[in-house]
Amino acid sequence: MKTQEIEKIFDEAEDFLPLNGTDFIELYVGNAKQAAHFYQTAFGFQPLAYSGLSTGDKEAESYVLVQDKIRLVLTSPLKSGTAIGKHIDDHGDGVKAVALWVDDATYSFEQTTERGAKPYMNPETRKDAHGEIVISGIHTYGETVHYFVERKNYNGTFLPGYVKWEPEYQPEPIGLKYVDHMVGNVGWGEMNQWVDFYADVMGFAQLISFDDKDISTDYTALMSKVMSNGNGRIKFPINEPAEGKKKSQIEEYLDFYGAPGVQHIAVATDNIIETVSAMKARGVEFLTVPATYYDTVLDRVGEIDEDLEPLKKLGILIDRDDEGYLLQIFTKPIEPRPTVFFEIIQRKGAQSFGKGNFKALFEAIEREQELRGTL
Ligand code: TYF
Ligand code: FE
Repeated sequence: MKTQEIEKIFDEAEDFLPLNGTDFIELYVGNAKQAAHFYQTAFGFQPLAYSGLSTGDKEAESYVLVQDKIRLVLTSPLKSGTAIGKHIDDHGDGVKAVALWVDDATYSFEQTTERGAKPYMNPETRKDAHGEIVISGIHTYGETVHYFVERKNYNGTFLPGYVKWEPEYQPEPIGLKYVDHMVGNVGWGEMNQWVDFYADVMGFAQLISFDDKDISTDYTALMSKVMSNGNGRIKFPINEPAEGKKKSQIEEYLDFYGAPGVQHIAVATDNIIETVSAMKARGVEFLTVPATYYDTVLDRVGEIDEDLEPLKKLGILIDRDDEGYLLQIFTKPIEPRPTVFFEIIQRKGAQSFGKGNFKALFEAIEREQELRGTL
């Protein structure tokens, strides 16, 4: 479906949940201090804000990192017996919250809860010397939540309660620009229920659908539908496992995460060759496809601006749709459990998700599953 067609579906006056973009992504992690070092060093995030013992929080410590429009919050508990600690015990390091930037967090909460969302946090005003914000939250799949963040007149570093974090160590950014999409894995037969949730409760519409015949390889199988908000700034594909010859990668995720949750965070760059070269030099591991992928890829996608050689050297995948093409690559899981990973994507017109790469990509994932003995 073309972007123009998406716009037709949405009438701005009827969009009951206008979203300005992703405000932040919060990960609950075992050691936020060390994770912050990893996201600085390997992913080029810049230090932004801190909350913890020295700011009066005795429960948890958070480091906030930024790169262009992307903000990550890394949170660890400071004592035993917390909900954060339980989340980490149940799921490993993972995404707790996808925070959405809105003009009215109270209205967003009321509209979505009236439509059936389970409340997570009632609208709450937080103030400090830099102004005030309103924050509210609802549950989505698994233990994942959405916050609605209304920034009012706020001109502080991040949120009230946080102070500037300015360590001496500040490796260069690597060109990550914004969150392109975030994918949720849900349980067997649960995809449509969550598609309905994003449609009915959040006012999203479905963009593209493909079924297990489109995307099953010899082994892995899954179904996926992409939900988008009215202005297209928020895109949430939802995956569910499908029956294949061996264990679906989605089932593997569910086994290890122990619940539905965020599978991958796709971040956009304007220069994927430079970004991925830098990430590799900084120790990030990516999935690889056989060199033969590059023997025929240009027959499939036609002419592209980039030389094929550096794409091949880095293992970057290419796909085309009726609006243009895209370049994408996937990291290996970024924690001990085979759960959360990142995608780096550069769009050159294409608004789709790389369907032409699914076979090569899923075979690469299967080789990893085989290596860890989970296939
Ligand atoms: O977001 C997407 O749809 C693509 C492809 O388990 C994809 O990045 C889909 C499912 C999956 C891994 C990647
Ligand atoms: Fe993706």
